[in-house]
Amino acid sequence: MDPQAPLFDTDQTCVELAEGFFMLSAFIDTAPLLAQIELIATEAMFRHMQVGGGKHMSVAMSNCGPWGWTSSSSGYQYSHTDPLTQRPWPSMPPSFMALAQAAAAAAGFDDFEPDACLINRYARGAALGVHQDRDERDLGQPIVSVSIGATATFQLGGLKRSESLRSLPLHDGDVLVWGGPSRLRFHGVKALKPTAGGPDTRHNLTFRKAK
Ligand code: MD6
Ligand code: FE
Repeated sequence: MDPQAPLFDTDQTCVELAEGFFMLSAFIDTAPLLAQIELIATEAMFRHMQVGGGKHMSVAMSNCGPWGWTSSSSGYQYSHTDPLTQRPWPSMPPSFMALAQAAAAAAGFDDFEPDACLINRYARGAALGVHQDRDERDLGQPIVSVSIGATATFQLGGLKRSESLRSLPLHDGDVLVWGGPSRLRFHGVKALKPTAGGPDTRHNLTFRKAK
C-alpha cells in the first residue's frame, strides 16, 4: 500500500439518511482491522452470549476497550472484565480509536470518546434481532459502527418498535454514525446470506461511550 495514502477516505461522501443517521460508504480498508480482531480474539474469544430464556445469540461476540458489553441470563451489562477469563478486555487498538473518532468527526460529532468496542461475528444464518442501544450512560454521544467482510442487510426502524423497517445493505468498509435524534432508533441485522465467491463471514465493530 502507498505509505502516503491517507488512512481514511475522508473525501468520500457522508450521506445523512435520517436526522442524525449517517452512512460513510467504503470509508476504511478493513484488512488491517481484521488482523487486529484476530489478535483480540486470542485473548478474549468469540462466544455466543446467553439471552433470556436460556437461548444463545447466533452472533458471536467479543470486546476490546475499558468496557465490554455482555449478556447473560441475568440481563445486559457493561463490564471491565471478560466473564470467561475474569481478565480485563483487551485494550482498544489506537487504530480503532482513530477510526471511530475520524468517522464521528466526518458526521459532525467532534468529541466522540468511545470507551467500549463490541465486536460481532456473523456466520451464515446469524442474525441480530431488532433492538435499541440504550445501555449507555450518555445518550448524547453517537455510536460508530464498522462493517467488515460479507454484505449484510441492516434494518433501520424508528423510535417505536412498531414503526416499519427500512433495509439497508452494509458492505465491507462501510461505517454508520448515528446520534442525536436517531440515537435510540430500533434496528437489527437480517440473517447473513454470504454471496458465492465473496467472504463467508461478517464482522462488525460497534464503538460507544458506555460510561
Ligand atoms: C451490526 N449493529 O451491524 C450490529 N447498533 O452487526 C448494531 O447493532 C448497531 O450498527 C447501534 C448502532 C449501530 C449499529
Ligand atoms: Fe445495536
